[in-house]
Amino acid sequence: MKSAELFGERFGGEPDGVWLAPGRANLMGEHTDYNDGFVLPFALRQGITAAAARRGGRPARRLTLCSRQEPEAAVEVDLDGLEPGRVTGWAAYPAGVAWALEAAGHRVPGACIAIDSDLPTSAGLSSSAALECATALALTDLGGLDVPRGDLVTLARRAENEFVGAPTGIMDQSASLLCRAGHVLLLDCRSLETSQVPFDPAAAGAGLLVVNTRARHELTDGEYGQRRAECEEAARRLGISSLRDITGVGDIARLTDPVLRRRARHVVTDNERVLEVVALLRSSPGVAAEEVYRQIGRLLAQAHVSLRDDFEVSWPQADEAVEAAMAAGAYGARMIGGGFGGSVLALVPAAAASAVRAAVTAAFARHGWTAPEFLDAIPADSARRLVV
Ligand code: GAF
Repeated sequence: MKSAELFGERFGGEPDGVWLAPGRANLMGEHTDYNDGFVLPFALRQGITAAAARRGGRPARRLTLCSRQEPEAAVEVDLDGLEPGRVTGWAAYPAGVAWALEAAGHRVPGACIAIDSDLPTSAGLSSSAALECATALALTDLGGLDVPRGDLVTLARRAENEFVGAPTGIMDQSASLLCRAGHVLLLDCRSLETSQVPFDPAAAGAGLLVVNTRARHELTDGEYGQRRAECEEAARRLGISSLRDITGVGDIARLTDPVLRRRARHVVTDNERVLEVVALLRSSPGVAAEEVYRQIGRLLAQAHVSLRDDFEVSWPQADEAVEAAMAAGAYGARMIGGGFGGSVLALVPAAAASAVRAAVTAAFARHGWTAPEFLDAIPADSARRLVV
């Protein structure tokens, strides 16, 4: 990525540093985070870089933001008087981080920041969270602010919820700031306890493929918020604080509204699937690694059906990609992220990798859809300062 070059072109000179925050894919647990449940994401190699330097001249309390992907003039953000609604469009994400840091009592330094990305946008791979997290690291490092990672997760989420206005959970910022290479991150979204679960499909002769279906996904378009409201309503009718507290099928059956019953069933079963995947990965002395991945594939396929039929957040390109991938030999596949567009994650034996890509591409061509984009998904490290 070329954010340091962009910095030179737009601001002149060298940045003080370059910070990278990755996007994420999620192995299991979708729409469970805002229901106090479990998620199991991993960081991607692809992400967002921010090349940044403290402002030398006046006005000192200002951010100047530019992005290679947004070729408009730089956006100027006054740190004094910053509040939700003042900045819109892509710059609201970094501005929101500055706002959240200041609201938490940290003095954000004025800075010039140049952004670059190799993460497809609107592909359900958390480019928004990556932008927030790259900015959060840049601003805290530049300002010498000592903010623990866990607090940065909360602040970046606050930027997205309150400044940008997208009612998301905490998974994406956690993935970008807390994941470790070669692992998936088990996050309990109620206690915020985390644990790193070793995850190395390549050692078992398998790989993960992200299929960007090119159907665009947005978290601010209302459908996501509607699902969240339905879950809250289901919990309210059951007299529990969140769907995490459902203890058995009997609880779900008490919901007389069929839509709310389906939403709750997805959340309960996806939480169970997260824990099953973790048990498979951790356990199974005696179970051949290939069998573990076959079982995880089965759970991925179940999760897709649940997201499609119970939670109703899938879309035609995702259903087609899942079906074509499985028919061509994938162990399993499912849509990931918020839904209504974005990406599919497929777990594929190495021997079937080219057949899966070819089958998905052919299926899209048959429908006359834009060709999909493929990314090898290799569990990578979380956000960090780059040595440049
Ligand atoms: C989006 C949100 F940002 C996450 O918080 C999560 O709810 C996800 O959709 C669905 O699991 O990525």
